[in-house]
Amino acid sequence: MERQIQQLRESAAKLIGAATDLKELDNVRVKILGKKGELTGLLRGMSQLSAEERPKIGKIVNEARAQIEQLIADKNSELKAQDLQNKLASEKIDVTLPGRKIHCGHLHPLTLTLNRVKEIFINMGYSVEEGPEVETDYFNFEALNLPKDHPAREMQDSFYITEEILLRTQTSPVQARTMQKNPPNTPIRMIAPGRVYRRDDYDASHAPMFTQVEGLVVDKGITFADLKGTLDFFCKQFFGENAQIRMRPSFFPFTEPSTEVDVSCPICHGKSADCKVCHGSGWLEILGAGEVHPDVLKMSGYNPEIVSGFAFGMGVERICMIKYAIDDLRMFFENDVRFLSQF
Ligand code: 2NM
Repeated sequence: MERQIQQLRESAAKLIGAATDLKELDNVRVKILGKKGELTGLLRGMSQLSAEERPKIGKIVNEARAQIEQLIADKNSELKAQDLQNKLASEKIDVTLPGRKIHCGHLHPLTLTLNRVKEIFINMGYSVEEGPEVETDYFNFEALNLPKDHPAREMQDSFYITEEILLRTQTSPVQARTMQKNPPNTPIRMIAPGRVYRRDDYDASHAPMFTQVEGLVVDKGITFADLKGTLDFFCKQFFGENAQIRMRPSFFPFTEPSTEVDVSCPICHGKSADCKVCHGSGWLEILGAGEVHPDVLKMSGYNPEIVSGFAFGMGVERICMIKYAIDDLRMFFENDVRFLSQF
């Protein structure tokens, strides 16, 4: 019996030593210590022993059991530690590897330009007003001193939806709406940005839809000098400190006197005869403007004997093209990422 126990000890130690994972170790435990295990079998055989042998052998069996249990417990912690090591090794990350590049989109160049224009005027105390792109003939033309039979209506062929409703050809109807919702002669300092629509060709410098910003200032004592100073300041902010402006007389039905405004070429500063942007002239037309016509003030409930004002309008695509030397208007609408990603 003692020999059997000794053999069992040895074979158990071998099996435990050879176990390579926790499942295998547990199988060994069941095989030896389990209900139908080998050691349990030996214990059962003790009933045949004599009374004086029984305690002696019982002690040896218990020692053997304790020893085997200890071996299993040790092996168990060894395998667990090994498992953890394997897990740590397989999940190891190299924090020195370069990261994956995240491709991030950005705002469209027209949005960036419009945001900058808004920022400049907001800094001067202007409000930003919006209005409908589908307008009435009244707000788009009549309230701006363009009655139905006015020859200047042919200046822009329009997209009519019915006889009285059209896509706005400019954002000035927003100015007329703002004046009409105010109590008479309330001071105004506003810009109206937005899309406008004209029946035009689609080529490098024309599109049937483009983006405009118009401005309107009305108060007591507003003069042409205020207009000039405002536009000069805007151009220096938008194109850079060196920008200069030049005014030429012009005509618009809603302003009198009226002017067209040129900015000095921000690309070559008038120094290059073959400049891609100004073609050597040194100047670029960017704005129409003037003092608000007394009839326009009157039609919207303002009194031209008490207040005066100036107004201006510019194309956002155009000033963006000048600033970044873009030579084709269609670039803004084609959304080629090779173009867009440059901004
Ligand atoms: C321009 C040129 C000149 C203009 C006039 C008005 C209003 F509503 F006050 F009459 N808004 N915008 C104006 C004046 C627009 O665009 C080239």
